[in-house]
Amino acid sequence: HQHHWGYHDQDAWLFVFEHCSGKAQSPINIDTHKVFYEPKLPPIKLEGYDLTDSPALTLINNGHTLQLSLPSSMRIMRGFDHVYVAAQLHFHWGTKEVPGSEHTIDHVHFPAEIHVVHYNSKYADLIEAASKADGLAVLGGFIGIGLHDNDNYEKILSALTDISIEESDTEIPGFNVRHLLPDSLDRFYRYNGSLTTPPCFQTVSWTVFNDSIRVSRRQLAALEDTLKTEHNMLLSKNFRAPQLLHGRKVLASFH
Ligand code: SG4
Ligand code: ZN
Repeated sequence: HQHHWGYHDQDAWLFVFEHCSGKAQSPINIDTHKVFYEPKLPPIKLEGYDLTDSPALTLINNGHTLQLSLPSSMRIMRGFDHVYVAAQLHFHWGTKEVPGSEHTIDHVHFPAEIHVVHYNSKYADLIEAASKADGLAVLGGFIGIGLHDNDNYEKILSALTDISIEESDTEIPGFNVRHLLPDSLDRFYRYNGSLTTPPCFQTVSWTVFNDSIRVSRRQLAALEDTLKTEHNMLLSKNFRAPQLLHGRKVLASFH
């Protein structure tokens, strides 16, 4: 079993996991006045995201997050030699009082954030790719509060009560995962960063969408209030503090 780590003592990560003190860490604050418009950024092209007719998917409470396993038939196409295949998606959130996105926009947190983790198809699996410089591509989407229930998110959130205990899992029917992301994928930020958890490998090409996703207040409360971590503690505030840019550039696909 790997070292225990938690969100309450993030400073301790630096002593146990050497990469966590690197100079290209994630998440970051995105300063919208300091991003670089890059018209040549290729658009995000997703393939195989519709899992409506696919086998059931495994949803797990791993003690750090709520995670849905994804088939490698789901992919991001990024140019000729860079195909990234999906491994899993998961979430970061706070509490009713504390918004829990990892990335911030002009220092403002959103209530929650979705991450869809993909790995470079030239590697055998997520584990092998995670430590390689060109190993990972994560899509990040901000989750905010809207007036209506989000039917797509409900496909995941309605199963939460089945996995409230740490290390428990359940199966949910396949659905169109594209619908968990914002309607428009055209407006996004791109930068080079890291895993936002130990071991903090600096191997992630991050895409953070500008347009947010909406779920109802009730749905957000279900995410914030249902899952338990070790010692039956509430699993919440599972977000890392923004990290320094150390000279990195954040590109924007739009202006
Ligand atoms: C979550 O803890 C996931 O459960 C981890 O997935 C993931 O690590 C980690 O977050 C970091 O990912 O998009 N937030 S992040 O940078 O995907 C990896 C697993 O442990 C390697 C499978
Ligand atoms: Zn994440």
